[in-house]
Amino acid sequence: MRLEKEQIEQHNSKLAAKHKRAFDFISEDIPQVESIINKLQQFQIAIPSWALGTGGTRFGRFSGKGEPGNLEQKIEDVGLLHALNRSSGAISLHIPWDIPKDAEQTKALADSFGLQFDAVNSNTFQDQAEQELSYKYGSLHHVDPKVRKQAVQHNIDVINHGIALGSKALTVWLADGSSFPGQLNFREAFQNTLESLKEIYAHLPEDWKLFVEYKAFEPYFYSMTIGDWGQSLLLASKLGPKAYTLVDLGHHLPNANIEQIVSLLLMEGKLGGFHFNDSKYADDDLTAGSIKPYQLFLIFNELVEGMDARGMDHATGLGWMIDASHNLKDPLVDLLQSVEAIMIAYAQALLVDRNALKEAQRNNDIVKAQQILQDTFRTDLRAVVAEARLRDGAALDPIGLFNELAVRDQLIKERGNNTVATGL
Ligand code: AOS
Ligand code: ZN
Ligand code: ZN
Ligand code: ZN
Repeated sequence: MRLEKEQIEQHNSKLAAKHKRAFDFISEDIPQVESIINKLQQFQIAIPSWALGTGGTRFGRFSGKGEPGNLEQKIEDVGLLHALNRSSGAISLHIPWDIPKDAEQTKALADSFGLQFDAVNSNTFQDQAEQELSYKYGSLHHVDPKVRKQAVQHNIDVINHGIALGSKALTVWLADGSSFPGQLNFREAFQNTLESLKEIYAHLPEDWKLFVEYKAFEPYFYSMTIGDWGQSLLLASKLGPKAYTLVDLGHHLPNANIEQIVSLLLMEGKLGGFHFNDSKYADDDLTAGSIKPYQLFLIFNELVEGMDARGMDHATGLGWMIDASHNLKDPLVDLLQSVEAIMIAYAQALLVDRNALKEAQRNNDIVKAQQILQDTFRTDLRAVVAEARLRDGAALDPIGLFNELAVRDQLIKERGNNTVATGL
């Protein structure tokens, strides 16, 4: 299914007057509104191929319908999202779940929807049917060099798939860790991981990045071999300039100050990118901004400040991805909500009066500093984000249009009650 330009225009014309009122009202107070809109238009957030189907928990899975059953349909889904919001212009693939049969054809299909291929993701957290050795006790950190070798080779294969599609980064997330004290020699596990990553790193093309993702817990509950940003940064620093830390918002211990982590990684030139999601307790993978929208804003506040300080381009300087899993909502609707929340947080961060904040900080004026951030956070910029969409030919109300056009019913008609379990 593809959305027609006319369908979007029709939808927008119905909402035009109301939108204009809201936009005129807010933009009167924002002299730099044009520059904010411009940045919003350039900002793209990659959609992970594994977030398009209904996920589950270890207790069960309640299937959705009309879900994408193959890579082509996943690309089609992201194409739909991108047509609705013009902010989801990339897809992040997962190997081996998404191996393209013909890279050129896959590229052409993505291109027809205006989509690029973002970071490719390797998978050494599951055993595949044709696989020789098991990852039950880990992969890149494994005590057995033969298992490590197999896992390294898989990552090299993933890089090669990515090259064929025009990706520019490999994301490595490892389910390597231990569940009981004594199970692992931490030092050896870390060194094995480093050695394995070095081999993978050696296969990266010149213009590629390696994202080292960390996670404090799960699937192991005593230790994770890349458990926090310190361990990831240590690896990335030892590996070299193409290696970076990837921050998944759901991978911290409760109450961690993620915005401070982000600020320091950026300062060191070692922040590679994001997996956006939200969580209440753990790696809940909930819709971005649904639980802690203020935290999301504070993270973007650090990002804008830090990227500007380093002269980085906001849109291309870092890898922006969603990593979420959907048990209850329609995955496509949920992704639209996540993208919207990210765009709002970004827009608000662009609105922060940097000079006034600096001044307040210099004067130890805590009240002023807090007010600057909170006033900005409480400013409703939804109409500004909508205006950016409108100018890009996207829908003023993406979820509204998704419902009006009964997109999911269409997909069910085309694909049947097809449900494929993906999502972590
Ligand atoms: C796992 O918890 C991580 O968030 C991974 O980034 C991701 O969900 C996984 O690689 C998807 O396969
Ligand atoms: Zn992640
Ligand atoms: Zn995760
Ligand atoms: Zn996940």
